[in-house]
Amino acid sequence: MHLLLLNGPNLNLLGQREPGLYGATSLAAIEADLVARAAALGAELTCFQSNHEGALLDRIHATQAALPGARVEGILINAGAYTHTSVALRDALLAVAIPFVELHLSNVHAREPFRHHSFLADKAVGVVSGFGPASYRLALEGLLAHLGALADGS
Ligand code: CA2
Repeated sequence: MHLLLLNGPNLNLLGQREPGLYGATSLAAIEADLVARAAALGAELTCFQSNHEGALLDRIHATQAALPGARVEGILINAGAYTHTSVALRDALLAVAIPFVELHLSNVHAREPFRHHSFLADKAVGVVSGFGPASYRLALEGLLAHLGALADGS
C-alpha cells in the first residue's frame, strides 16, 4: 500500500512562526511521525511539500507515471490556502481519481468566512480539521480504514 502526503504553501514554516495558531511541531517532525505510523500500519508513505500550485499539480500527475513506485492508492492533503482557492488542485485530484482525505491543523470553520469553503472537500473521502498535528494521524487512520473497507468490498 503506497500513500502520498501533500502539504501546500507556507506549511514548511510550521514550528518556526505562529506557534499559537499552528503549533510548535515542525513539518519534518510531522512527516517523520506519519511515515513511521504508516509503516506500522503496513503502508509506505511518501511526503511532498511545495509553496507552488503547479508543483503540487505535477506531483499529483506523477502518480500516473509508469515508473516503479509511482502509483499511490491514497492521498492525504493539507493544501493550505489553496484549499480555498484552487480549482486546478481539485481538477488534478479528480483527474487521477485517487481517494484523498483533506486535512487541516486548525479548525477552518472557526476562522474567517473565506476559509469555510473548500474546493476539495465535496470530493474527499473525508475532512479532518482542528486537531493540530493529530489531524495528520487521524487523516491517515481514516484513509487506511477507507481503503481497507474498499479492499474488503464492505
Ligand atoms: O489549518 C490548516 O492546516 C490550514 O490549511 C493552514 C493554512 C490556511 O491557509 C488554511 O486555511 C488552514 C495556512 C498554512 C500556513 O502555515 C503556516 C505555518 C507556520 C507559520 C505560518 C504559516
